Amino acid sequence: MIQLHFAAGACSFVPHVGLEVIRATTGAEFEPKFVKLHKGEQKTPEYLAMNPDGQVPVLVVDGKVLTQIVAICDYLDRSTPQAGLLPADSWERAQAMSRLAWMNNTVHPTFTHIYMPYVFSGDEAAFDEMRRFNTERYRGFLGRIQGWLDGADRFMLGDRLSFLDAYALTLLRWGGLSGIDPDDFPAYKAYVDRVASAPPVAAALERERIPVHAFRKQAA
Ligand SMILES: N[C@@H](CCC(=O)N[C@@H](CS)C(=O)NCC(=O)O)C(=O)O
Repeated sequence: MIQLHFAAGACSFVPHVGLEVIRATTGAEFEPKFVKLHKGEQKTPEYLAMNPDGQVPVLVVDGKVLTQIVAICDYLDRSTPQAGLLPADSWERAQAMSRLAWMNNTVHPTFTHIYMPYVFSGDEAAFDEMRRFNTERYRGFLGRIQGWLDGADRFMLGDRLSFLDAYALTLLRWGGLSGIDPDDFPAYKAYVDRVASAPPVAAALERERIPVHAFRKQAA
């Protein structure tokens, strides 16, 4: 049995969508384990024993723990290749992994500097500048993702939903939370709306009870 520890609107959305695609493809069920980050449920001794970073996602496969999105995506794709969550061709798969890794190790931590600056500095006076600087950096990254969509079909890699689509949706959503209007990225926004209407994505959004877009203007 597979369990996914996830939180609403967090990066765990990526494997969450993956598990919904696998369920739609093979009928394999998974057990969703909801972690309330705002209540600090990821910092309890029991949770830290599973993931010392105190973060979601955590995948548990027959009692064995796997952390880190890139590794979880690799595992889910290799264990159920027929779900098509990553390309089968070696080169195309490596290119997709390259994008996935960049989203995870560059774009995602930039958002963390905006949303949780206290993770990176003990100097509260620095937080506003960290937020301002990293919001502009993040905006540039969203532009780069929009560039990938030039000539894209229904989804980023063509007709099949992949992990990249779930991450791209999450990153545009987080932009909205940072005060970046998704309307500044019309092609990206239209693509995210297409992704959101795919049944496995809609199911994950519904379980997490989150809207696709979360734009809120920041106080000047
Ligand atoms: N590199 C990690 C990043 C995980 C991560 O940043 N998780 C965030 C949510 S998006 C989290 O659990 N934050 C809660 C916290 O740090 O307290 C991965 O790929 O799994």
